[in-house]
Amino acid sequence: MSFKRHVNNPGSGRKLGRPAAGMTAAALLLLGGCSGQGGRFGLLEAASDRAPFMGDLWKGAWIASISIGVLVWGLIFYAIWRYRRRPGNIAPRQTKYHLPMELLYTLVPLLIIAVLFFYTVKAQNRVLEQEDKPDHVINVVGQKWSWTFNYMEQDNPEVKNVVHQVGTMSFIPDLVLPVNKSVRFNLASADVIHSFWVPAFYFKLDVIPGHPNTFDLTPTKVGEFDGKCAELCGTYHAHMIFKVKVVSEADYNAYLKGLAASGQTGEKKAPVSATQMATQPAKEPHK
Ligand SMILES: [Cu+2]
Repeated sequence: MSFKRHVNNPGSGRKLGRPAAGMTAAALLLLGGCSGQGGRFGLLEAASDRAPFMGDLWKGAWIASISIGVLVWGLIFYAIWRYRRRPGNIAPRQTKYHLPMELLYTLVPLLIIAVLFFYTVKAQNRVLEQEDKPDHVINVVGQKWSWTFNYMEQDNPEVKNVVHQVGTMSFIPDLVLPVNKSVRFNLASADVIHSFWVPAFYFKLDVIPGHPNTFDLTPTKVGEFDGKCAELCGTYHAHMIFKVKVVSEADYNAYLKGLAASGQTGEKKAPVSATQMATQPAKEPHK
């Protein structure tokens, strides 16, 4: 008897310990994930002047959600513990039509939504603010299933041309941008709804046929970033991945002069026809 108890007890103890250990591991992972990225709650390192507004909204929303979550879970667990079934217990007093309580749980969620709405509109207005005169203008065409970039540099004394790079199914051009210069993006679609998204810029805007969309931003970090189509647009939607290369203004001008020298001048507007796509040399296949 005593031998049996000795063998069984450690086993049952381990079983009880597992859920607690799992929860602790999950909490540590969550905290590790947050602190590992400098408290950005999963966001990439910011690379545009619009990122702080969106980043602050994201962080604020997380902090508000976690605080409310902890309060609600706390109250739930308190109620479970405080009113747990005990031998000889009778049911606690039941409350109906408690007006102050009903007002509380109607007004508090409304207040939470109002606060989130206020900060969302505030961030959105800052993100969509337009420059009086952007340094550069790029007309972007989204098409099934690639991107075409038109660099409107006719007034740039270095380039003196509108320069384009047309995307095809087998070639998606890189988007080259000058660092610390404001850029206006005019988005047009050749067919269906796409969405222009550069995660490191914390910016995404739909590309809608017949409805030009526009936004301004200034890339603030030299480097290579990923760009994607964020709207399911058909069979090869997943192929619409492009590279964003943020370079110095001198490199930007040199790159565009190179495109102009190879004859890629003039604007390729939506819809980009199959012939236009076919005449483009596929220089560097997209990796
Ligand atoms: Cu798309």
